[in-house]
Amino acid sequence: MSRLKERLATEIPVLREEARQLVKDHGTTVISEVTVAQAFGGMRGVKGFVCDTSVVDPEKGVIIRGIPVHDLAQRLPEEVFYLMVTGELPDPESLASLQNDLRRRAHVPEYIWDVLKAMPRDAHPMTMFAAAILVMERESEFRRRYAEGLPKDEYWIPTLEDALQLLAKLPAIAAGIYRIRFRKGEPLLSDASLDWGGDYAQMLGLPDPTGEFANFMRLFLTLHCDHEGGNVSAFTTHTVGSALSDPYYAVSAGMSGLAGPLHGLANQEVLHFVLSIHDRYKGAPSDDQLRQFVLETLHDGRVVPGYGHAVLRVTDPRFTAVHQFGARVAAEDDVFRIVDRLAVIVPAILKEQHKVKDPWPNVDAGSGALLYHFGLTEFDYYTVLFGVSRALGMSAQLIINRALGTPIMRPKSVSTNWIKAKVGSLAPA
Ligand code: HAX
Repeated sequence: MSRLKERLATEIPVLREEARQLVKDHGTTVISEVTVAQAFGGMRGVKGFVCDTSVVDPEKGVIIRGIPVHDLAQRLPEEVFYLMVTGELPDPESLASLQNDLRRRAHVPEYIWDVLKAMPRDAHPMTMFAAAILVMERESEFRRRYAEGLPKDEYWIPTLEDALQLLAKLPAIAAGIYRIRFRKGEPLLSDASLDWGGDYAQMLGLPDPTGEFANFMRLFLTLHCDHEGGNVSAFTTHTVGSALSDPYYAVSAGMSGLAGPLHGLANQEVLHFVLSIHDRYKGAPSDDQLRQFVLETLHDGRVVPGYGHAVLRVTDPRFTAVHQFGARVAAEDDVFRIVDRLAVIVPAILKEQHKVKDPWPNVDAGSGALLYHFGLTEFDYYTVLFGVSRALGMSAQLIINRALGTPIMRPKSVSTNWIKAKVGSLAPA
């Protein structure tokens, strides 16, 4: 038995008892109310379910199992996966055990390549990514064991198995999608001597003489791995998984949500913005020119991409980590210099707009510029990188939910007429 599985086998009975006791002692305590504005407004701020892998604090950003993500910036993504699932960072032996487990499972079945190569030449990389995960569903241990009559107490075991299979193969699949879709050549083989993020970087096949691209990939994969439970991709994964659809179904569905322009596509939007500045001024402009460009953007009724957040009210610590990395490896790069100056100029302008609740840079303000710096210039691919990282959080949440026996999701919707009757503007039917 792997160390991660051993650890979970000890931990899960404690978690179950804790949840059972909380519901028994405080089951009727009210933790949230819902207003009409929230019912029409995407349920913003409604506290209605539990997610323990991470929380997003308005002042501190994402906190993973009690540790602010900035303090995890030097950690490998697989270490953070272990942290999300168990609540503790792995010791060296547990990390080695997890890495060996992932390597053992890294081989991608041949039919995945057949499917990906048969897809239309203009298929979006996220369509290819979600499709590859879904096609692999035939491998599901959860579905097989469930059909055999798996007891509820053991649901987490094949869920863990499916999650590890999936996570082990995602770097090769995602890198293969890059190579197939952008005609870079055949998918490259996994290198068993590398860590999860380093191997992904290697399989993309971009030149990396200094090793800094691999370092950036590790950082990117760690920083984007989880953002509590209510964002579109996490919530979708949670909901689909709650029907006991296996992790292949649930993660593929989550990826379809991540593909939306309001969710996972923002770093690509930022890069468009930064490159349009670069193109107009033929390089890095002066601060006055930047100010002018930002004011024009606002005047045209557009948002400044990479700034603002629905929850955060400070500079996103994930931006700080990316920015520090960029200042070290790309300080002379004009595209990065624009990002660097924007981080000073934009908040001052947005503050004057008063209505903007958070004028500070978010995680997406810098990451696209660094990917571009390293030669990953195909914008359409950026959300796949995000997806590989987010699969860590989605999988961790699924494992915990199956361990706790989280029931099928079924919030109550109401009709507009019901609301009108409730507020007194319509007599009940
Ligand atoms: N530029 C200009 N105006 C902005 C703005 C920005 N960067 N951020 C917010 N505003 C405006 C809003 O459009 C809104 O205007 P209206 O009242 O006229 O509609 C007003 O300020 C109040 O918005 P808010 O309450 O501060 O922000 P929201 O919670 O509604 O939205 C967003 C948060 C992130 C969507 C928003 O700040 C935005 O559009 N930012 C730019 C796009 C972006 O960077 N998205 C990535 C976010 C990070 C992420 O989650 N990635 O996955």
